[in-house]
Amino acid sequence: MSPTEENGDRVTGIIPAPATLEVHADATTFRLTEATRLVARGPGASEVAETLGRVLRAATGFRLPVVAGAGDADAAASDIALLVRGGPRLQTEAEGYALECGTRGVRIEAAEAAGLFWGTQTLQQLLPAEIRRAAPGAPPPGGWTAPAVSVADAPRFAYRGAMLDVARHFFPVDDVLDFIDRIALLKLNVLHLHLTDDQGWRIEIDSWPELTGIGAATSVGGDGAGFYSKDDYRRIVAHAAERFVTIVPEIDLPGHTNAALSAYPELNPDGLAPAPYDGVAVGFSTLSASPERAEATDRFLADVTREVAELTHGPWLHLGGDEPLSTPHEDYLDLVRRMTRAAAATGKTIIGWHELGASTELPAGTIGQYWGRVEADPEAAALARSFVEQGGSIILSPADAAYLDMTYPGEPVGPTGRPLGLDWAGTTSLEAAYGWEPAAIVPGLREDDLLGIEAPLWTETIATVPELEFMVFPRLAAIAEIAWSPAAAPRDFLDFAERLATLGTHLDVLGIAYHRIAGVPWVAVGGHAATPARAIAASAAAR
Ligand code: TNX
Repeated sequence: MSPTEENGDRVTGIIPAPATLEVHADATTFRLTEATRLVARGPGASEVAETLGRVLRAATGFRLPVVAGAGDADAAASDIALLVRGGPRLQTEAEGYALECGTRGVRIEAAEAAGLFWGTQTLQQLLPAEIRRAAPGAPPPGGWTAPAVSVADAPRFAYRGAMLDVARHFFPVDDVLDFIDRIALLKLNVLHLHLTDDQGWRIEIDSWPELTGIGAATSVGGDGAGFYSKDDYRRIVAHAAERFVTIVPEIDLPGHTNAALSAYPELNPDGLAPAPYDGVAVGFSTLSASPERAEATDRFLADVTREVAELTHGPWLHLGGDEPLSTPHEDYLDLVRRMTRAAAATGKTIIGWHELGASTELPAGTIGQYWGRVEADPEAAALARSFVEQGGSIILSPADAAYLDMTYPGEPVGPTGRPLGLDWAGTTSLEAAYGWEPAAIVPGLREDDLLGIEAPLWTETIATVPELEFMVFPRLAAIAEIAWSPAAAPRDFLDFAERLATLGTHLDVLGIAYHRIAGVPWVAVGGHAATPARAIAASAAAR
């Protein structure tokens, strides 16, 4: 059955499209009321119930207590039952869930708390957009109802990510927390933070304090300083964990290191401190591979990877490795060997941009992030295959489809009137972001070789939250669907666009300054659509 079905006058627009969805057109809808309770059972269920409860309470003003219960027997028709049944499952099945919504209430069941949480995201999308309000007001005209549906769902890929470049422009903790909430509503489960680059070092490292003392002072265009203290970073990790999102920290090495070199010139091949950099060029900085600097370099690699690993709950550390344009190839291979060994010693699994595949000595399981094209890209594909040949897997971020910093066609004016985005990989329409098949990107790989999909947002041209939102939404919804929905599902753009229009009403209530791209039947929500202008004012006031 198509994921979009009419039920009464509400379209069931779930993004990403669930694996299976049945709409019971004749059945009674579910009604959330003053009497509704969240009935939780199983490991982690009450925490998921609390997270859901905070959203529902804020919008409705209802009490919505979380109570322990056995599920079916204890849950009334006005209740939402949240059950974790436990038991061993495959990784993707672990994130799966079943949802029943209708006359007998809502029942979401999952093997693990993560799946339960994704089920609660589906439920929120089934409710009226007003459920996203931060403060209670009058209920929507039809009440707090959700259509009668049965959903059985699980993700295609285990790794479903977005990346935020906080090095070119810094985004304070609260902006990152909001971004986590927004990617989680699309069932993305990874936020990759690009923490270091030529323009700034954004994570505190106790043993090398000038990395942020000196290295965090600028950003592109001289737009200001910023870094995360360790406590800031712990807040980000904790907020993400509550939403079943893993933070992947990236320390970009051995290139993209001007900020580090300006703080510690002993790491620079010429031993001199370069000036801080606020331009947008790439490939001009490198760590030194020289034996006379080896002691400092190896101490730096060991200390930084150790301290970052200590802050990291997830299994992955990203070491960059991209665009080593001023590192001689032999030096690059030497530095990759040393930095991957330092990182592997922390016990984490390494991720690197596909250039890292030039090394044949990668630690076991090292993951490559492909940023070649959807169109045939033999060189990038060969580097990507090298990770698989060495026992690792691949994350796909094709630059001509999944790069959220590529401009939209037609050069639309962004919410702040500034030109936004780059176009070195072309302009990227919503159709292009939606219209690619992961299995067809790197010839020779099997489905099992693909760990997942990630959509990066590089921020050379993006300095504020409304600008970020304009570039990210709605294209991230397309990427999320590719990452989650079954390979066999037909990718029907018109169907997607209709569901996106429904999601748009939710984004409106959240005050997200998304791009109301042509070709989507966007609808207005009565009376309360938070205008991008308001979001811009709020963001400007915060800066
Ligand atoms: C390439 S993609 C880069 C980044 C830039 C980006 C801009 C990759 C691994 N490196 O340094 O920010 O293009 O789109």
